[in-house]
Amino acid sequence: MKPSLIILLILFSLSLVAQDPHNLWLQDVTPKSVSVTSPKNSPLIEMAKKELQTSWQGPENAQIKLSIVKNKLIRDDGFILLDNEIQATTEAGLLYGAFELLRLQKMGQTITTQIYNPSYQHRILNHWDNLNSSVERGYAGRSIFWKEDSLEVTDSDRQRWTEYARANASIGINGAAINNVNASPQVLQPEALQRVKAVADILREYGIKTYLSVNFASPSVIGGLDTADPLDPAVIKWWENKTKEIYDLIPDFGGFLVKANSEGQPGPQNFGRTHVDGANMLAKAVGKYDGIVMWRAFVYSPNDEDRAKQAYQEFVPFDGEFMDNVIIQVKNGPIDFQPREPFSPLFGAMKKTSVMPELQITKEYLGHEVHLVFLSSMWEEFLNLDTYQEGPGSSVAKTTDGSLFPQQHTAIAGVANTGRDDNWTGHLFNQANWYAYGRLAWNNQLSSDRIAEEWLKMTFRPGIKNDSVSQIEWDLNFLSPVKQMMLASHEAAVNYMTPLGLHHIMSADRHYGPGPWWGPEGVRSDWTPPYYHQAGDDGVGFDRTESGSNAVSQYAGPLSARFNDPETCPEAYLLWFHHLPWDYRLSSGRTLWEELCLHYAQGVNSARNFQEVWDAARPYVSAEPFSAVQRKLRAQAENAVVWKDACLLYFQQFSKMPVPDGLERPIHNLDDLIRADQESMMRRFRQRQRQQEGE
Ligand code: BDP
Repeated sequence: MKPSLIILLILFSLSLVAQDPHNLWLQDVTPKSVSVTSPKNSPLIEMAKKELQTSWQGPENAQIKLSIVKNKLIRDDGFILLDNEIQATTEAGLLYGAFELLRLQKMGQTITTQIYNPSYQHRILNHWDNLNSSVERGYAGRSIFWKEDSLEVTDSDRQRWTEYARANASIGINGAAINNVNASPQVLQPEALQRVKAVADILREYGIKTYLSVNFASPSVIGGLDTADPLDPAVIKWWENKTKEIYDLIPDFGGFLVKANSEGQPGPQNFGRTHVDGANMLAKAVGKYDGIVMWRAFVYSPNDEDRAKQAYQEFVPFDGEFMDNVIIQVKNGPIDFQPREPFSPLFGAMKKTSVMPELQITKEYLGHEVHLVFLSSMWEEFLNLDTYQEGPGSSVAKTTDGSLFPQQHTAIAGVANTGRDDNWTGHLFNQANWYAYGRLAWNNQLSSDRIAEEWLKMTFRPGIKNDSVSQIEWDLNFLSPVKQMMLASHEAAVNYMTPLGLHHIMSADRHYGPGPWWGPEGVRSDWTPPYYHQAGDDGVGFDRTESGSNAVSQYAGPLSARFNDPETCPEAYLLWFHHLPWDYRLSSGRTLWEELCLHYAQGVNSARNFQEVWDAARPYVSAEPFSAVQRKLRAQAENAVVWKDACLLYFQQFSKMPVPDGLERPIHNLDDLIRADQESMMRRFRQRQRQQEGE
């Protein structure tokens, strides 16, 4: 063979994959032929047919029937897959059935007759997108919904919204709130609403409803009223009119999402009214059109009370007073999307109110667009935690999906991680978190193992152009190790950031690197790490036991007792609930200090191991995404070491104990790390100032 031919062959077998990260988990495949029939035609049914025809991987020349049936066992959006038929009670159900069938084909699974019902009626993304196109806590570029300088709708907007909607429908997401919860009242101005209508018209093609976050002070800020008091007749009228204006434009508008009396946002309490007054007033306005109000429970004030207790204290007394179309939206943990938190005690405690979980897909506290962290494991853990509110077996999932309480509405929200980056989410593996959120919203009992496997097969396998890579080789050399890496990644991040129940020790407001020291004068203490870790010569951790803040009392009996005692408290939450001496002995026989050191070291080791796993995956991934991920894994490993060194050196000032033998020594100095952190803070501050001056 000529040398040039050999080189050509080598090149051919190395450029195995034509994977386009922009296409997410919906990579192009060569379809086999299929004929699809349906009793009637409608936009949603046409969409289902189109998907089946462009991606069919089942038997050649198959014939598939789409049927709308009457069947009490199938819920709205649900479906049954039969040999050659998809049955559903709604048109959307047929579309979800089509996507599921295609997914099973891509997974190489045989289809067995089965009913598929969603766990939640409303499976919603919350976009923290501002009208000037910046994205709060967004790490993937500017907003996909809003533009820098205009409200005009272009073809490229429409194309992006179509791609977005299709991706969502393929995983069962059926709602999107398209502006930040820190809401600008301007979103309710007629010109902005025209753009919202344009978005809604496209999302509807894929069965997705559009929602808006609203600012509670809108009637006074843009309505010309001198108050936004929810009991004031003029205010009530204003919201009724505004709601009608919206529904005239968007007949299937989903409803409002509200952040009220939280972190400086206006709310009913500004007028001496309650959350019930505020939520019910809006619920009446949208109720006429079957809309819902998602009222967030993320409320806390800088008072003497433990922040972790405040949402429960504010909301539980109102249980049973909210209207049926109000859903209280509760973050998974009692503080704020930390790498690990116990579940919020509101789950299961509000028995006469619809309560929905809010998860954060964008990794505000988990390494932004840099770290590879598969959040499915964290959400799976959360959904399966037992609240004991109705006896053993009262998992968070069951307290929210209608299994335990007769909720009028069931829903779940995820704070989106999408932006205008070509790969949508900044880090290729952040796509897996969007995917996982949708899949868990559809079925809150799916395992992360299953979800990771689906995502990997759909994202990477179709790109394999070279038949010489057998399925077995691919499974063994790519799927299995990369899946294991994903499944280990959350625990790894917890280990190198906040092991053993530590929380909120990220630096400043950026929430990326470590900052256990951070707490400049004049900043609210409940926004500074020392408030949360309480480190001193006597030990570390937040005392939330009966003799401390007594946050444990907000949990059901058996749990409360378990959390209250350091001997029975799960070690993963130890320093969340307890302030313990540095030489406190854990079940391993090691002291608290030694155990902390070990966890940080394990976290760093895992991050380094991910680099090796990924390097071995090179033959199975196209060049660009491969090296993009490789670069990010380097940065993650480096940042993990910074986390370890910063936290251990900082805490060591109090523990006064050595890093145990056999563990790697710090390679940084604490004062250098603090200085670097301050300098980068100043740089960001000046950058923001320049941006604001330019605006
Ligand atoms: C915090 C974020 C902040 C959000 C807030 C919220 O730091 O940007 O506005 O949550 O959820 O996690 O309202």
